[in-house]
Amino acid sequence: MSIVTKSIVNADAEARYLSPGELDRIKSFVTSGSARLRIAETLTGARERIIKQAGDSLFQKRPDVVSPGGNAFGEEMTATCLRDLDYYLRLVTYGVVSGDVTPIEEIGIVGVKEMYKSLGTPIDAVVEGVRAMKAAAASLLSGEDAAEASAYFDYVIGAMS
Ligand SMILES: CCC1=C(C)/C(=C/C2=NC(=C\c3[nH]c(/C=C4\NC(=O)[C@H](C)[C@H]4CC)c(C)c3CCC(=O)O)/C(CCC(=O)O)=C2C)NC1=O
Repeated sequence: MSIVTKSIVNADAEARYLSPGELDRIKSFVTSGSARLRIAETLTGARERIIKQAGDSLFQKRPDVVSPGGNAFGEEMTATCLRDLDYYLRLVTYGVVSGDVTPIEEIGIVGVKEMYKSLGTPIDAVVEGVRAMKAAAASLLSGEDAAEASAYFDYVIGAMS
């Protein structure tokens, strides 16, 4: 839910007008809108490159995950691993567009530790992959846009750590 929808739901629950604080937060959401859309467009357009770079970097740092016995060993498992990185990049774009981590949390964070544990996937290596996506994304964005995007990657990293 965007800040606009959320504020309206909260205000209407109390049958009141939006408060000055709510209007202020909506204003900054609207003002930052074109920057957030620009970031989402860049990340969406470069998704293959970002995933490829992040995968290369992850498998270089953590060769164990793609070695025999590793969770991402073999063509099919490696592809599934890269697909998971792609999932998280997609969720980051949802966060950037909505200016809110809630979609990331609801779709990709709730229950994630238990899920990876049951799959035998080392979550610290997933975190390493998300870090590598953050770096690859930042290299494609201006300083300010990179900082905005980084906040959402950092949310994922923090929630998995
Ligand atoms: C959009 C929300 C969403 C997420 C996040 C998601 C994750 C997800 N990753 C899975 C598997 C997997 N995930 C990985 C990922 C990795 N293994 C490693 O060693 C690396 C560190 C890492 C890549 C960075 C692998 C290898 C599997 C397959 C494991 C197996 O089948 O044994 C599975 C099990 C089912 C399947 O194979 O598709 C799920 C549900 N699914 C979703 O719908």
